[in-house]
Amino acid sequence: MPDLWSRLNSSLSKTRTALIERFQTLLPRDGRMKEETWEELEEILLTADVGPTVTEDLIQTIKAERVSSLDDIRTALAARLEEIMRAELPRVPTHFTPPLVILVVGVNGVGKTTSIAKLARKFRQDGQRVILAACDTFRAAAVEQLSVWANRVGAELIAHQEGSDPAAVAYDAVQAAIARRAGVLILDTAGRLQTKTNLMQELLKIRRVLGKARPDLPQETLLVLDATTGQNALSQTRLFQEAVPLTGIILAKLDGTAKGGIAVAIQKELGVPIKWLGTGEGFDDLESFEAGAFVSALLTEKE
Ligand SMILES: Nc1nc2c(ncn2[C@@H]2O[C@H](COP(=O)(O)OP(=O)(O)O)[C@@H](O)[C@H]2O)c(=O)[nH]1
Ligand SMILES: [Mg+2]
Repeated sequence: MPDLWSRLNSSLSKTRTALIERFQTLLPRDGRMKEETWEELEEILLTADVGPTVTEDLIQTIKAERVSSLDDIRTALAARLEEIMRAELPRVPTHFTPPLVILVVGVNGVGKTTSIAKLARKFRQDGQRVILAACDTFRAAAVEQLSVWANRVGAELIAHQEGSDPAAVAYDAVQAAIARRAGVLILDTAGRLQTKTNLMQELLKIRRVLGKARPDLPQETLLVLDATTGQNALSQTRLFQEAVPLTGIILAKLDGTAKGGIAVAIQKELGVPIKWLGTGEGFDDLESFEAGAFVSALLTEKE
């Protein structure tokens, strides 16, 4: 099994190539940073989607360092990026009474159901009993998709008929999780943003049902974001944050974009820690987020 760095290194290859290839041509032969050089560096960072705030911060930091080579720039960038990205919260809450209940939210198509399968897989490998709840009752296909994943990863499924009340599914699921002494319950939800108020009310109702079953539930509410949507991810986060308190972010589809810098913007601007990175469509393609490994995979070419 390759280590975290090399696995991340290949999912970040598009973003890294976009950064590094352009860095190569950045520095004038005399090694002196000129006004155009700074402007170009700024543009490279913006193109990778780290966002204007972080770009400004990085430029100021590098200026203060008096860099004179590509390596200097890279070192200064890496150090500051790592500072920005170091999350203070643990990945999974370490002190909780089982079951660990994880509510997963996000707009349609970002990768919620797939990410749930990946999480379930991790907990199953850990020997935990895992229950998945199909609270996306809007389409029969959504329930079917979760059911297929549940089978593949060896999790149990709680589902009702298409069109039924998502909160009723949540109720049954949390009762089952407690009665069966499951280690983990993960709830899948719908993400139809065109009915924004309804969606947010639905999520609140699910939360209330969980909290009534036991006041500390859910311990986790994870928002899934699609890395390929760029800066749009920031507004999605703000939207969900208004409705439900988020405890973390799963950043999916990092493998499919040259704009992986969005992870930095999220971490810096939203105050919600990235906890997991989605790096492919398979159930093993989920990496825990670690600032150091992320930054070095972002800026170091594979040997
Ligand atoms: N490349 C890649 N594709 C992903 C990733 N996560 C999800 N997908 C794909 O994105 C599409 C939508 O995923 P799904 O889980 O159904 O999204 P949902 O609507 O939020 O539940 C599917 O085709 C997934 O295979 C990822 O990390 N990388
Ligand atoms: Mg889904």
